Amino acid sequence: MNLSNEEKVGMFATMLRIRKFEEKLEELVLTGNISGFVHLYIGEEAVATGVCSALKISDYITSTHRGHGHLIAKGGKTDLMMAELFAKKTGYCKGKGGSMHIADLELGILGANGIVGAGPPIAVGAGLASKYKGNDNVSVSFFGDGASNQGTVHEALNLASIWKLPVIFVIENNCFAEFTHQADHQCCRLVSERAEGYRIPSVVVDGNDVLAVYEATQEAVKSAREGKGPTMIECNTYRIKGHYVGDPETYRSEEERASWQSADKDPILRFEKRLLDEDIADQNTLDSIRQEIQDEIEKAVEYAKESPAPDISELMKDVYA
Ligand SMILES: Cc1ncc(C[n+]2csc(CCOP(=O)(O)OP(=O)(O)O)c2C)c(N)n1
Repeated sequence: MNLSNEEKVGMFATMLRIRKFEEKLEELVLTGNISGFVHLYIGEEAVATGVCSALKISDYITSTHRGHGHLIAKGGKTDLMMAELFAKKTGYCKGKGGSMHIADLELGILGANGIVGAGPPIAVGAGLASKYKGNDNVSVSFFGDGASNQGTVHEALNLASIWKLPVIFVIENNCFAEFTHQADHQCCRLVSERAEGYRIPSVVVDGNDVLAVYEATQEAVKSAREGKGPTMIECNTYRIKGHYVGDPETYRSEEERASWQSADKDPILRFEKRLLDEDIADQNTLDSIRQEIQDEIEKAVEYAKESPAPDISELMKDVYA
């Protein structure tokens, strides 16, 4: 692996930034400061971080309804995201998009998306554009086990394969689609078994191991940039929080959830231990990163709270392109 110690510590910081952003967000929703549906990514941080650490700024990603982690890992600004969640004028979509529509084209973020299974065709379109223009950008589409049952995903897989497009399909197998366990909503055990039907090479990784995700992505990116076409990466992970903030979670046991928060499973605790054990960083350094990120998130909330709401005269502006 070609990562420096500094880059590994940077990956730790990114996972922590996602976690702290979302912990604060959960609090803001539960206290009535933010309204609307919010889907948290807590527990899955190693997937977005490992993948995006292997990408360039000009590479594209498509996200999902559970998108904050993808956006932060690709470089999205926490203050602009928070302002968007508060429906403020200074937010990424001028306060009119909310959690599930945040995009930043300058960072290659083609958007979060409330339509399950809508990201893969967009990534395929971006992949086709890169191939047509002759640049070496790759497109990554993050999607869940549930989304993998959608027809749109199968059409996207077929086209990416037949046209050998530079697309990487990243499955976040977090064990659930809404309130249904993976074993109860699809006939395959691994989502990636489906890649074979489209002659797309696939790999299954521990999605809570950020370096394993990074390594698999690096291989897939290399192959895509060399014109060898798409790869599917299935990341096995677990959604620690409910499907949305407020989910009564009657479909799983407290013991099951707690087991994924243990020091040997939680992606951040695991990586922190590894950084310390391998002398990549000391506890003081990691603690000060934790404090810096906490401060950054507090500032993002202040920025959002102090920002103005969009003017009523702008109601119909920027909502259709
Ligand atoms: C086309 C469409 N169908 C149904 C829904 C309702 N819905 C929202 S999230 C979700 C489950 C998605 O599961 P998965 O793809 O595994 O992602 P996860 O929520 O586990 O991250 C469903 C069915 C939707 N938003 N869009």
